[in-house]
Order: sequence, then C-alpha cells, then structure tokens
Amino acid sequence: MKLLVINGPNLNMLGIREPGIYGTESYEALCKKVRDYAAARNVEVELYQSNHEGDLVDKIQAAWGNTDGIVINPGAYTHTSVALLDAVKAVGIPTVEVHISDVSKREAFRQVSYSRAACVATISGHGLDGYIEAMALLIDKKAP
Ligand code: CA2
Repeated sequence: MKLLVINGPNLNMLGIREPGIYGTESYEALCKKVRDYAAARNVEVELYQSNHEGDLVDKIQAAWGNTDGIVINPGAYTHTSVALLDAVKAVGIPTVEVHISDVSKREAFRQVSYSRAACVATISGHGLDGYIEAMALLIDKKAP
C-alpha cells in the first residue's frame, strides 16, 4: 500500500511561530512521525509540501493510478481552493483532510473548507497526531 501525505502553504514553517495554535514541533519532526508510523504499519509513504496551489494540484494528479490514499493538510488553500477540491475529486483516491488546529473554533473564514467535500473524513484539532489518525484510517479501510 502506498500513501501520499501532502502539506500546503506555510506548513514547512511549523514550530517557528504561533506554538499555541500549531505546537512546537517542526515540519521535519512531522515528517519523521509520519515515516516512523508508515514503517511500523509496513506501508510506503511519500511526503510532499508546497506553497503553490498549482504544484499541489499537479502532485494530486500525479498520484492517480499509483497511490492508495492521500492525507492532505491544504493549509490556507482549504478555505479558498476549488482547484484542490476538483483535483481530489478527479483522481478518486480516498483522501483524508487534516488540520493541526481546530478550525471549527477559529475565525469564520477558517470554518469554510472547500476540500472537505472530496474527502472521506476530516480530522481537526488533534495536532500532529491527526496525520497519524488519518493514515490509520486509510490503512484500516484498505485492510481486507
Ligand atoms: O490547522 C491547520 O492545520 C491549518 O490548515 C494550518 C494553516 C491555516 O492556514 C489553516 O487555516 C489551518 C496554516 C499553516 C501554518 O501556518 C503557520 C503560521 C505561523 C507559523 C508557522 C506556521
């Protein structure tokens, strides 16, 4: 089984500021957590981060036919991007949306998610553990 974990804009800056919202762990620490969990569950994982909407669309499209599940934190594009919504719909790969913070308790504009409609689940407010929960969900769904 192969999973793709995608992070959108500014998530490469994790741990640098706003620790009260996003915690103190870095993007590299998140990558290690994801890789360690994938190894423990014996699945292949690829991590990808970009600050550019079109690059994120390209990565989702490139997953078509070779990836069993996507975990995506679209960052601020969550709240604006029909292009990401359409890309996830287009590839038809089971996708879980993750947010480190609890977006439902933040500004009104963060409570809107375009991506959610294309995702099998949304995990929000569980910190970095949300990524692991999302991977577990996809792996366990895939299991016979
Ligand atoms: O809670 C989440 O995971 C978000 O997707 C994170 C995005 C934000 O735009 C979404 O509304 C919710 C922000 C990514 C990281 O932004 C940073 C801000 C300051 C310092 C470091 C990262």
